[in-house]
Amino acid sequence: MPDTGAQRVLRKEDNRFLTGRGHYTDDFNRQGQAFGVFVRSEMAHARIKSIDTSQAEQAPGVVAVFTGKDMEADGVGSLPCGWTVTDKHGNPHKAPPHWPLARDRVRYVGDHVAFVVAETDAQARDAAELVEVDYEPLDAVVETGKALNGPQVHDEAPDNLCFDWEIGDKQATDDAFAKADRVSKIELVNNRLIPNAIEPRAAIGEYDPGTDEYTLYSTSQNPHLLRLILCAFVLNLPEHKVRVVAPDVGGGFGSKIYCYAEETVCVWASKKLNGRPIKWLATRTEAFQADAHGRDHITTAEMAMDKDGKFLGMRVDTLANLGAYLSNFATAVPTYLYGTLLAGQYKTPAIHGNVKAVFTNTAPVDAYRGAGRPEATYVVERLVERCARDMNMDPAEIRRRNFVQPDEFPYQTPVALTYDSGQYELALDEALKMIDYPNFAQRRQESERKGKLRGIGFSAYIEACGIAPSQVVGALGAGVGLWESAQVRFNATGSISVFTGSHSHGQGHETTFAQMVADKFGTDYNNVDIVHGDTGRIPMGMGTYGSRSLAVGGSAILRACDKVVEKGKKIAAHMLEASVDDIEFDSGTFRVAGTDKTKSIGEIAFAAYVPHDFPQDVEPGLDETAFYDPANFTYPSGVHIAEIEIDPDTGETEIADWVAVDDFGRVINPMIVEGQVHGGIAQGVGQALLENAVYDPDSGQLVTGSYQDYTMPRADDLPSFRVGMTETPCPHNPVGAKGCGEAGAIAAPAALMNAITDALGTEEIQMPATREKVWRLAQQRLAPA
Ligand code: MCN
Repeated sequence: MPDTGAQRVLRKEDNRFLTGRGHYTDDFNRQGQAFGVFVRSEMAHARIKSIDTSQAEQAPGVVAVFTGKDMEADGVGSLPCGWTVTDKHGNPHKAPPHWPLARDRVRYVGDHVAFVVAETDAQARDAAELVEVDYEPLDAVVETGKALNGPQVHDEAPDNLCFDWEIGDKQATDDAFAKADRVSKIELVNNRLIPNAIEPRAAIGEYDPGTDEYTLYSTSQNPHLLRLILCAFVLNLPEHKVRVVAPDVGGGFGSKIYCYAEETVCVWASKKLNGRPIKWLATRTEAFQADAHGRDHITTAEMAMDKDGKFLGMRVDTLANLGAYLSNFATAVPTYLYGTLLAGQYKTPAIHGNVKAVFTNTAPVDAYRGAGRPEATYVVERLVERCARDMNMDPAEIRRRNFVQPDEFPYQTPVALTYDSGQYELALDEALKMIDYPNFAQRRQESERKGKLRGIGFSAYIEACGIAPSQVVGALGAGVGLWESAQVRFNATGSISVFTGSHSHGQGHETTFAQMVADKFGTDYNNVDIVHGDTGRIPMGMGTYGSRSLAVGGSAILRACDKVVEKGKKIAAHMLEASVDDIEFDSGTFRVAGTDKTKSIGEIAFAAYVPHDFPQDVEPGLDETAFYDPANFTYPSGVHIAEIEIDPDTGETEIADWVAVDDFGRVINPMIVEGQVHGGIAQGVGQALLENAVYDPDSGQLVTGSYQDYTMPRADDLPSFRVGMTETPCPHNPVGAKGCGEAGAIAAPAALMNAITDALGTEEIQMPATREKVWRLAQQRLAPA
């Protein structure tokens, strides 16, 4: 294993980001470029009787107006409709088509109706107003809980049911409940979230009639996968003629993984216009309406326990809202990423989970930071806290009593996954120490003296990262194996170019990957350039999601580095007149074992490209490629504890303290990792206290369609988080790392809601715990009996 050094070096990429020199999609302008604007549905559900584009076509600067009929005439396919999920009767999920431009019906406010292309963005916007759509309104359903009995969204999906899926052993779980001494039950709403990346989505589609080649600039998290989907499924293009460039991307949080209608239409329309490049930029309103949303579950969960608080069985029933159409991974989120994590960190011997996924007249719902795993953690950790309260046990103690122990790994859960490693109790002990748990009662009394309500909440989370191995993911219906590739090229003068399929859009890969390679070769990390985000430069890749980039992408890089070393040994052996078997490599130096005869990697690299004296059986160059397909997921885990104080007069919840003790295996850059944890917690706090996507139940309008109505957390909503770490190296990848990119968002909502319910003395509150809700319950709590 390399000495990755765990160094807190500054992010290389910040130089350009912080000085305004990043290159985002909107910074690219192609010669002869026109601008596209979408006409979007204002109706939640309606039949399109006709679309009159004549006025818009006559408007100043307009180049063309396209509708779904034009795309249909060209044979454009449906956008992808989810990984195959087999329901409990053995049938595949219902996958009604999702056309890039609507054909005969619109199904949510923001659905794509027409595309107006003009010389300028302003002209396209003005002309879009002139497109006349004659709608026949249809009844709509937007609420998750009403979907099964609501107006039908798709003819193909009776009762709006996409699938009825189950995991675990129902009989064993029923048996466990039959013999339980105590059963705890909780009902939970996991509120719908809107991703809100800093940079709204954007695309430029460009077709070159001379070469028959297409280029797409896009705010994508995974350009190769986007190219694959466009070529194989939607536009039916030859892959070697398509280049997707995802330059600097201002955050994604999952919402930029998908092949969306907008980028598809830009590429297609550029060809229709004989190669005119077309740029589309989302307004913030469009981002609210049409970026894939996250979460939106309603769940009932029960735990069966013996008299000592040992878990015997767990039963979970979830209704998951998938929106109007299936986005790319939508079906996988409430199943493979949610149901498989319902064991949490605990040895619950029998678990049964049932998920009914429904269509509604709302924006598609897909993976948002954590993707199914925050929902699972929320269920498990709220339920466990409930168990502790019902049993009158300390919440730390009930967890301790049920944790999987360090000597029990690999641990097979009753819900498919095999956990690889972990030290759950160690993280709990460390977190208890950091928060000074023994003195909490005293702090609570002090708060009471000030007329405040104080609460403490725990969240012991586990996560499955990496989304692997390919054979398992493929068998689950992904259609692709989720490995990663890397190319490591020593340039003749000793600098190193690394080409990776992992795209960085805020995670700092250009730094951490460079650190790893620099450590391997004993060089400065500024000497290593990380190239990503361009299918024209990187042979293949699977992109960034599921906190997989270091564990999977980083492992591919290390494999390629190892190949470079192997080849370097042959060249060194020749130059040092020794046998290859006698050459050792360490931190950039090749040495004849037991001697002082050495060659630096720089000398070897130069020799590799200037082969006047070169071993006959070795090709020139020092440039190696590797593919890495993991053996298992990685399983980061940890314990977050939130301590809060509620002001009963205002309903304000102040986060008094927050400790997080995480285990990400081997860490490359603790500063970047802490930043990832901080950002994740902030998102989790946003979900627990503030954020909620609300559709009006009558009109189906998105009521929270701007920052006036959708509240994001701000700096003054958050404390200084205190982050600690334990380290249990991942036993099956060469880096020893587990993912960290989603952990905070996974752990935080349960910790905060457990603290709030502890302070209020009631569980009758759902996220977001707004000031109004908290105020009402605080008043009830303090009201004289
Ligand atoms: N790292 C490390 N040591 C570890 C684990 C990770 O030094 N043991 C470093 C990695 O090298 C990388 C960073 O931490 O620089 C995150 O790594 P990883 O956990 O592998 O996650 P990914 O790079 O695959 O990022 C994906 C993850 C996801 S799924 C979402 S959603 C998310 C997130 O990252 N979206 C983000 N963090 C984000 N951060 C920003 N700024 N913007 C987003 O859109």
